[in-house]
Amino acid sequence: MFLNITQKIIKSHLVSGNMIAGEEISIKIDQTLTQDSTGTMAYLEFEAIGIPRVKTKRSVAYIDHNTLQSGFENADDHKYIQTVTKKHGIYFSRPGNGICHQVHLERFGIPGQTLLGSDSHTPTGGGLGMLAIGAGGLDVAVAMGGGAYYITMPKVVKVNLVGKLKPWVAAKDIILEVLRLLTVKGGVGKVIEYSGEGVKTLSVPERATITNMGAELGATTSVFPSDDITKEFLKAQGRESDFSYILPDDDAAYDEEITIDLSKLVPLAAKPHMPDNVDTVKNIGKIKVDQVAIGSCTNSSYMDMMKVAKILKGKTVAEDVSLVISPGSRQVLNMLSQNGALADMISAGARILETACGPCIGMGQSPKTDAISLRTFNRNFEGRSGTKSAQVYLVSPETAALSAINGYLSDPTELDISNEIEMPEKFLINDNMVVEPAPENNDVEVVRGPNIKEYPVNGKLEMSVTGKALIKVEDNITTDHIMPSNAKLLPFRSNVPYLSNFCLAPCDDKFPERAKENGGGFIIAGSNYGQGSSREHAALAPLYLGIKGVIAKSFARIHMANLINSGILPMTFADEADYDKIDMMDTLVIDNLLDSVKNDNSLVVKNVTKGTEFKVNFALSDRQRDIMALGGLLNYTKEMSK
Ligand code: MIC
Ligand code: SF4
Repeated sequence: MFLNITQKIIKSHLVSGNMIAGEEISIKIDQTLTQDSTGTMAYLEFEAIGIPRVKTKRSVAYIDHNTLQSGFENADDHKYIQTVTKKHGIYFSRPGNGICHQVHLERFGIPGQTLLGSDSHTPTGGGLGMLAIGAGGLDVAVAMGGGAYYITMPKVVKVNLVGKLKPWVAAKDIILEVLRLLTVKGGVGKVIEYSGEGVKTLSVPERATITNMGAELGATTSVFPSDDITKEFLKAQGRESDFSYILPDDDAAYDEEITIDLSKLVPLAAKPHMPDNVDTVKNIGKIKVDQVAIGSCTNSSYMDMMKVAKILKGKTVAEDVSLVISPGSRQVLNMLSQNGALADMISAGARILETACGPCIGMGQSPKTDAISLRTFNRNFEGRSGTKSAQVYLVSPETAALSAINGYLSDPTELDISNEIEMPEKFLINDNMVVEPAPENNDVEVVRGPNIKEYPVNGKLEMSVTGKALIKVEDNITTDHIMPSNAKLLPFRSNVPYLSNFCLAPCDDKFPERAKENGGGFIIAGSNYGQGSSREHAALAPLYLGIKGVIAKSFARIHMANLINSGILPMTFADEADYDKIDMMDTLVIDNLLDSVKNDNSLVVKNVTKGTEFKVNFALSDRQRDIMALGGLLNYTKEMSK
């Protein structure tokens, strides 16, 4: 049997199931990562499971999302994470050390291993040849406890890269092209595996830019081979011993294949408000720009920053533009400061931010009303910047830097300077901001400040439920709609009761109140409901508001898993036309919920208001049936360990 990379890594980690696309399998997890905004939940859940010491090969907790500390809340969260990780065997990357995915790539990722992270951009690790998957915090907590991770065996799409990029065309343009071709729904149930001669022309951080933004395809993950270029990268990180070749067999089979000729690509941009709304920079034209933000886990590697510095050198940021730059890690920032590139950025007028997520998650730098903002990030959902009327375009660092100088969207292929940057033979290695865990059987005290609240746990599934259709939303609703994240809300990630007051507010700000008044009910949605972040708060806040089920045309992978983990049934319309037949505040009744969840794949929902009924489907494995019946994964995990 000839295997592709995805199948090889799955095979060597398979715990249960058959490797047949569409069937449930479970795999052993070697490494985990968390970040602060999902980490508090993940560690509260880990504590609730009650296992004293992590059982993974390496687990790392990062602080990168909320570093503004505009009140005591974040500092409380950080202290909780720092102490709970020390106690239970998890490495702690202190604030200032960098963005989780960038630091993990540099310092911890190992080719051929599995990585589960409580952040949807965990697939960044695929740039190193890892099978790196984003999940909800509870799944990560279970994996830290040694439990297997359950997924649907994915289909594997081969993206055959041929040729070489033209000067100033970037890895970002490759993934934007893939998004243009496949769309934000195109990766669901699939792993995107990169292959072909063109792979050899891309450095590890460039590959990581591509696998990072594979999250926007809805893919399970994306992966590159681990080859001689990977070996060089790990050597330069002082980690050659972590290297091994991970290559597909010569005759490996794939479920689908697309070819991209790198030499034909031109600079691209994702227009507002979806990452797949892609056009060429040339076609969009020289629109005036108000803000340029360079950074994020997609585009803040050393090479990205060096290209930006090269374009900025000796120039001044255009008068009407605010340029902010956040290097991805302390390693990157330190190297830029030592080789003079940081000075070039500062001289040009760039505002240098901390090595953290920053503006990408709306933590500061919200642009002005109606602003045009160019960002090197991975998401441009409406309102994510903190300014609802802002028009965010996603571009490469090269396009961003030149546009900041010119004051309008500019095509960097018009630059007449060389784009050559040398990959350093040795990166600056200093892990002094990574705190090692305490030895086993320690007496570390876990510090729980007042910001750390209990999280909601569902009760057992009821036999029948009645509730109103409390809200009806369109296609492609993101987790940023369901549980918005911004500088005002991020401090409350450990406080679900407070957060629930803002649940689905970008769609309808009366929803939380209505849900409370009616004692809960149902959410009605279009297709790809819950795309984007891995935040379980998008399931926990509805749970807190009494949501009993979500009926949608289709779901995004991580959010659907988070709903099941919270004991909320994700149902899909058997006939999508039924979506149009429900109105908000119709009363819906499901008579045999528990029996159906235990035994069937569908059930009938009565619309009492309209005197009609319609069929919905749900695809649950036997394990998920048990999880649902018990009211969620936490109850299930406790029950299983009795
Ligand atoms: C994001 O990019 O939306 C985040 C913030 O990193 C999230 C995690 C979160 O909501 O905390 C993600 O992508 O999973
Ligand atoms: Fe942080 Fe943005 Fe990356 Fe999410 S997408 S991990 S917020 S940098």
